[in-house]
Amino acid sequence: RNISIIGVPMDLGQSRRGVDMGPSAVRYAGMKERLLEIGYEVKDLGDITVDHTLDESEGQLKNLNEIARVSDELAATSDGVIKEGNFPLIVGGDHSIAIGSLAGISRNYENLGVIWYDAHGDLNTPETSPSGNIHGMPLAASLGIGHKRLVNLYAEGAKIKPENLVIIGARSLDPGEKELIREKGIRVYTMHEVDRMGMPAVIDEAIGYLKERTDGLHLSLDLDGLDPSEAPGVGTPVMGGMTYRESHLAMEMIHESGMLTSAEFVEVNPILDDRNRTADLAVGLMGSLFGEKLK
Ligand code: DIR
Ligand code: MN
Ligand code: MN
Ligand code: MN
Repeated sequence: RNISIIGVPMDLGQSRRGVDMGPSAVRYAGMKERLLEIGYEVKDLGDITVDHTLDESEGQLKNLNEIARVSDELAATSDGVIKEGNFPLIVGGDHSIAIGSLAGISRNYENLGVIWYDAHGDLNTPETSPSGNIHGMPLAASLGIGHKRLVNLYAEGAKIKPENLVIIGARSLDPGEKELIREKGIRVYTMHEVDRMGMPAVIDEAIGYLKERTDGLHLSLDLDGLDPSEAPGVGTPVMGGMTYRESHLAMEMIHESGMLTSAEFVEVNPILDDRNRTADLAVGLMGSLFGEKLK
């Protein structure tokens, strides 16, 4: 299987500068070499160009214009990678890039499944967002809820269905996000469930649930899903996250399912990091996700 890497140096979806250097930090940590070692053919398509000039013109949606423009390009690129028969591995950049990833990837599936590994729900709308930061909105937009520019990106309307989505690791949900989760019946394993059930049961259940209803699986991994003691290089750290071992196990179990068809790793901010530790962690998780255990 061939992997195509797409870098998206996006920092406009949140308020901590430096996350645009995430793709460089992850490359520096040896992403391509790690995947080659496992035996994949790997092509690095380089970075999508992002204009970092801050644009506050849309008020409640900060930097909407440039985020939408980049997302369109990312959608076309990831769609193209799949149509060539390759596996898209997208590296951010902040989580707003998932709007583009999902828009492009979902075109290739009837029922794309999504595992959202994150401290946050990213289910805000312009109305419920406490920050105006678009990195808190990509899941809502992909479900067809929010600003029409984001909802109708690359193709009209919703890209994924609420029943095809599983959120793992949530521990910082805004009131509007909780309401949306209840209203849409979205399956969420908060840290409470991770602690109570243990990661093996969480992933087993999540995989079993998605297996019966989906024909593709995208992993969207926000490094802030892990505990800040393991992943300090993120813009919005939240205490009490998933551990190094739990996260590696989750990646290995997702690999073993044989269901994974695309993935993205986001929110690595080397400026806030401790000697590139968070990028190193991301590359290690990629190793587990792509099956290095027995290679
Ligand atoms: C918060 C933070 N829920 C917001 N979101 C973050 O601004 O919408 N997402 N950090 O990753
Ligand atoms: Mn920048
Ligand atoms: Mn996120
Ligand atoms: Mn997050």
